[in-house]
Amino acid sequence: MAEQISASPLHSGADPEPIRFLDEDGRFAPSETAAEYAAELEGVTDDELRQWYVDMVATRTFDTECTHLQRQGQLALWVPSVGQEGCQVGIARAAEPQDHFFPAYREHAIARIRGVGFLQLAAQFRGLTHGGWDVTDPANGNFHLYTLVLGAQAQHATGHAIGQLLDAKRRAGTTDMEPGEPGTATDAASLTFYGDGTTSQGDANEAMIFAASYQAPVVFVVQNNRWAISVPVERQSRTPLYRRALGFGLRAVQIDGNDPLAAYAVGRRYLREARTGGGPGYIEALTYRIGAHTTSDDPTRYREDAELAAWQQRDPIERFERYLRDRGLIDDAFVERTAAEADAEAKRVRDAILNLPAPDADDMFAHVYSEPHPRIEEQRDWLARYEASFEEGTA
Ligand SMILES: Cc1ncc(C[n+]2csc(CCOP(=O)(O)OP(=O)(O)O)c2C)c(N)n1
Ligand SMILES: [Mg+2]
Repeated sequence: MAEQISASPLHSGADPEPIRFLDEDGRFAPSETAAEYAAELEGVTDDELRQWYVDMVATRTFDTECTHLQRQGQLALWVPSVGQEGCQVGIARAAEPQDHFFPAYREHAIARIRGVGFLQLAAQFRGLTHGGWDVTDPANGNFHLYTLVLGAQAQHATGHAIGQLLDAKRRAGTTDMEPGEPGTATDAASLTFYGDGTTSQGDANEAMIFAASYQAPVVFVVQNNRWAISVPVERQSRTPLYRRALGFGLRAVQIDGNDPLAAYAVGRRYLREARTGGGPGYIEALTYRIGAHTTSDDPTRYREDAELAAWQQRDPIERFERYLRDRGLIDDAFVERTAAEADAEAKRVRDAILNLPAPDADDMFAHVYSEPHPRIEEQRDWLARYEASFEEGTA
């Protein structure tokens, strides 16, 4: 029932139904609010729909493997995305190669779809990288670094989108670089992902102001998984989050975040509008964090079992599987093959990660500035002396 997944009990009566195509059991039963987005699904092929299912299963399997690796002491930390795969896959598949993604830290499905791949994610959480992957490498699909400073990525995405806009203006021969009216087509958009708790950060709000002033081609995707560690969304906002965005002058809607069809359809339209001069958009995806916040968290200390159980009933993978089966697009053999391939992919990451070399500690000083800097050199020397102090006879 739509009421049950409303973002805020304080306002459940007044809001339109979240946009969805699948009901909670995965039957094709679009909400009235979905009608105007239905055309976005027309070009999606059967093979693409099957691919989305593979994306979700592969991500969940890898994710579960990483939780095990952390428990075995092989990863420093893991941030599960279980339950949020539907929204992530739908939006990632809606984007074009030239779009840029500015994630938080839980967007594993998107990282894989864009080409960053699971091994690079696991390597970061094993402490084998100084911050992530090489964003300038085209193989990494314009998927920018995971950002643990809540809301910073909203600024990065908005700044990037302003750059995309100004580049387009320059290409069109315009010298007017002032904030402006909608209308400049940019060909590419920027997207940023963050959670319900992050909407309380100044950075996230300031980003919306700049996005609206410049009419920048940015799409904000808020995965409202109902919790910011142990703080429920009701405490963060007395109004549904998408309504805040409307107040900033953005196009904004609320979708069923466990329905990849809704995420794709709305994402596709919002991104196209952003790229064609329609200005910024904001998608509030109602979802749920099935697992712990991170492997350092124990959600049983602050969440009710009944709430978890209710959301497990709306699992995005099960719903989508039911839809694909109803349409005759997949069968038992496909489901089994997908599970086996996902296991094999997770195992490959597991085998590889245990053998990846640690980077040279010295590397962390190498890319701070483009030229040598005395303070950095001082720190580099200090670290070298500190490391040397552990060598025999020098302690
Ligand atoms: C600026 C800042 N403040 C606090 C934290 C600590 N912190 C890490 S995750 C988190 C909760 C974020 O919740 P939400 O935005 O809902 O995202 P979710 O983890 O649920 O996906 C907090 C408070 C941080 N990383 N950065
Ligand atoms: Mg949250």
